[in-house]
This record gives sequence, structure tokens and C-alpha cells, in this order.
Amino acid sequence: MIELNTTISTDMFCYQCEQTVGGKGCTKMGVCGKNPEVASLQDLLVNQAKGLGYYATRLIEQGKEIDATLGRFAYDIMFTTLTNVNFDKETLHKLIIKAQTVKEALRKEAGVTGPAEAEYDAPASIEDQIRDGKKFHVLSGRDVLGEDIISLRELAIYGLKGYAAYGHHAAVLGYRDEASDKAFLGFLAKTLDQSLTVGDWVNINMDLGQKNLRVMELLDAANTGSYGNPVPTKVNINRVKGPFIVVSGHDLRDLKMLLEQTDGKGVNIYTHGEMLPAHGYPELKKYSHLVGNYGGAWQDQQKEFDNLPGAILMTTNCIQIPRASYEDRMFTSGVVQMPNCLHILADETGHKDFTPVIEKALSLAGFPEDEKPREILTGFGHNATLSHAGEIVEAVKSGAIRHFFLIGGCDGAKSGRNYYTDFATSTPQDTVILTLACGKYRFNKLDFGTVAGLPRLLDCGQCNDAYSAIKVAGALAEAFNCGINDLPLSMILSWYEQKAVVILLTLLSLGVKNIKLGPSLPAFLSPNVINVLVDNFNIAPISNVEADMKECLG
Ligand code: FSO
Ligand code: SF4
Repeated sequence: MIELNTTISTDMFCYQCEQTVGGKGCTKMGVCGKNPEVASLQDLLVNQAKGLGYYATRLIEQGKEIDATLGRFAYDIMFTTLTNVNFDKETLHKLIIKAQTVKEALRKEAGVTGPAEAEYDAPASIEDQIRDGKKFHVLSGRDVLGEDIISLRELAIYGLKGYAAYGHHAAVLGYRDEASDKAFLGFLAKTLDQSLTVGDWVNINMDLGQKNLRVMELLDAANTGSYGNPVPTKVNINRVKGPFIVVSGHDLRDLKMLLEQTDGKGVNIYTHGEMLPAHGYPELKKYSHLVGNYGGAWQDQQKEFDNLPGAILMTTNCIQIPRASYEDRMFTSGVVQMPNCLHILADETGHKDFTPVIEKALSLAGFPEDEKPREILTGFGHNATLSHAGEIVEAVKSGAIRHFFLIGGCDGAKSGRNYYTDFATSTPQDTVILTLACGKYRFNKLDFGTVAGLPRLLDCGQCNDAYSAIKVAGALAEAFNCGINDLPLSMILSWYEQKAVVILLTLLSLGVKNIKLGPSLPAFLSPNVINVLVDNFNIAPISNVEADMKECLG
């Protein structure tokens, strides 16, 4: 057992996202704006989730029932600690206390003594919690366990944060899968098992990726079951006169509630960032005051929201610390929270009253005039894309379509991400580009033309819709009677935060090889772990566009 007083002497340590300082770790202050106190509370909260997982798993092994809400609570805890989600110390403090109560009840019922991390009792005061958080430093135990185990364990923990985000979004829409909840708690418990070997951890990560596929499928069922299958939809990216609210993040239910509550009130709604694909859903696009999409990807928000004459609702990541010029008009909901922004709470049915957001929008000037509309296309989820499966298969057989590129993943601020724009614009005319997540903002306003009667750029949706791309690839493999790796398909992925980590694990668990990943490889992967990925999956960092393109079209 690792001593709990092995505090490491940095103010904080976090290397869970791509923009971590020097490609190594944030030790003084997060590039994202996370300060050492928030980091400490988050580390402690993650430990609380591990403890919950530990005792819940023992109860499950004893054949006892666990509360149906436990999985959702564990998802919410882990999602809260994902990059660019929650910067509010008070919320983290309260969650630690709530987790302590739940953990104690589980421990009592299970009647077992767990490892020190699980047995640990969190103190009541925020100051003591901040102090104690350092005991659960990410790197604690590295001397005992070795860097490869720590690397694989953190890979699993970050994967679980992504899994949690998907589980949370499905649960918000009333979709729950008991087996997925139990598996999640079981993985949390495993992170406290110090007897596991490198080989065990490789298998655990593959299992986690596979189980996450089920959660992504559940989320797809939740989104399409609630709002219909997305259909190809043109979205205006220019301004419309009048008061407005910009809605960002991934939570479709928040958008739906806001659309209902603003109907007929003279307030226009714009999607922002990852909310863009919402325009494709029949039950959302039917609102005429859903007028368009505002701005680009998450990392441009401080510039784009500066003095914005409208209100902003952040439903999930990626939130950046707001500038003073707009923090009075920025609101949060769900797990996302900022100290100086009003948070809209849900009632016990999940309903939210967005009146403060609407009133703020009406009190601001809004856009003074209409701009000439300019449109981009979204809505090519698996249903819409596969409705053209016959034509696509024929076009591949005839040679009209030579290759598919999935250019998916997150955007970010670092230089080097121009690669993705250059790659997309270098794809030959007889190829199709599938996009996913916010990385597409690098090039989704460009005209790629058509191929075989289809647009060359097909947007499959948010990062939450990665299931769509997997389903399309699976259907094509079936049509050609081959494996996914034998398809004329290349995956050029960009990562930033932990949802991308779990998507990667899911792809690897499906045996997908030859993925190109950038803009840099995760800092938490040790050299040996990278070697395992290269040897087994031929995963490679992006290099230069010309060489990579040549290899893909090989
Ligand atoms: Fe982007 Fe942010 Fe969707 Fe991520 S908005 S980076 S993978 O949090 O969530 O794609
Ligand atoms: Fe640094 Fe990323 Fe962690 Fe923020 S989330 S502290 S930027 S590694």
C-alpha cells in the first residue's frame, strides 16, 4: 500500500490534456486556468470516486444491489474533473463531502476494509481538503509502481473521464445501462489495485475502450431517440438582427429546453462550438429562432465573446475563464461551472428554468443588423450517411471515390494544428472527408465541392457522436466484406482532452490500426507504453502533410 503522506513538492501536477506545460505537466498553474487549489480539490474528488467504485464493486461481488443513482453520481464526479469543465472550488468542495457520505454508506454496507485511498475520510473544511488533495497527487506512488503502471493507470483514469461524459449525457436524457454503470465503478476500483501488472493494465484499457462503445451507443440512442436522426442541414454562420443567446457545449437537452422557453420571445438562438451539429436534429431544427452558428472552436471564445451584445450559455466543456467584458452575461449549467458566472440548476426532474439567461439577452442590445447569410452543412450522422450507402459502395467500386479520411477530434490553441487544415485542403477531389468534434472548425467553412453526387465533407457531429463514424466504418466494412483496417479509410485524429482519450481506446479495442494522432502525443504516455501502441496498432504521430497523405493513399 502506498503511504498517503508522500506529498510531492510541486504546487500541482496535471498532464491530462494536450496543452500541458512543455508537453510534460502543469506544475504551477494550468494552461487552462486551473489553479493549484482547484487542482488539489479535483485530485481529492477523483480519489473519492475511486473509493466509491471500490466499495460499490465489493457490494456487487457480494450479490447486493447498488442504488440506481450511483453510476450517474460517479459519472458526474469524473466529468466534473475533465479539462475545461469546472473551475469552481465551492462546487468541488461540496461534491467531495457528498461523495464522502455516499462512500461511508457503501463501506458500511460492504463491511470490508479497503486500501488506504478508499479508507481515507475527507475532512469537512475546504482548506483541509485542499491540503489533503496533494496526498492524491497524480504521480504519487510512481517510485513504488514505476512509470509504466502510472502511465497506463492514468490512461485508464482519463479514459474514464471521457466515459463519464458520455454516461452523463445519456443519463440526462433518461437513458441508463446498468451493466455500463457497474463496469465504470469496477474500473474505478481497479485504479486502486496495486497488484496489477503492465499486461493487466493494457487489458484493462482495452476492456474500458470496448465498454465505452456501449456507452456511446447508448448516447446515440438517447440523442436520436429524443430528437430524431440528424438530417443534412444548412446552417447560417452569419449574424441575424436582434437579441440573442449563444449556446455552447454538448448538452442537447439544455438546448431543447432553451428553445422551448425562448419560443415567441424575440430572442434568437445561435449554436457555438460543439453545439453546431444540433441543427441537424428534427426536434431542434424545427424552431425558427434557432438561427445559426456563432464563432469557431472553443479556444477562440475569449476573443469572440469579448463585449458580445448577447447572453451565453455554456452547457459543458470547453469553457475558458471569461474576460470581465462578458462574465456578467455568461451562464453555466450541468457539470460546468465558473466562480463568477450564474449557474442554472436543474430541478429533480432535470428541468431548468433559463429565465435569467433570457432576461439578460433581452437587456442587451443584440446584433444591430442582419448580415448576408452564409451557410455550412452538418447532419451527416450514421443514419443520413448510410442512407447513401448503396451509392457510396458503387462509387468506391467504380473508382469515383478513392479514399475516405476521418479527420476527427478536438481543436486547440497550439500551433501545429494548422496541419489539419493543410491536410484537409490537400485531400484529392475523389476522396471524402468525414468530420467529428470541434477540430473541424479549422476547415469547415471552406468549399470542398462534391464527389459522386455527395458533398465531399460530411460532418458526423460532435465528439459525442464518434459512434456514428464507427458505425459508418463498420457498415462499409460489411458491404465490402472486409475488416475496418482493409477499407480505403484513414483516421487522422487530433486530441485535446479526455473524451478523445476514451474514443482512442475504443478504436484500439476494435482493432483499428494505423491511426495518425496529433498535434503531439499525450504527456502521460511513457516511452514503453508508446512502444506498445506502435507495435500493436501502428499508431503514429502526425508528421508532415505530404508524407502522411502519400502513406494514406499508398
Ligand atoms: Fe471539443 Fe472541448 Fe467535443 Fe472536447 S469542445 S475539445 S473532445 O471538450 O468535447 O470536441
Ligand atoms: Fe494543464 Fe491541461 Fe491539466 Fe489544465 S487540464 S492543468 S492545461 S494539463
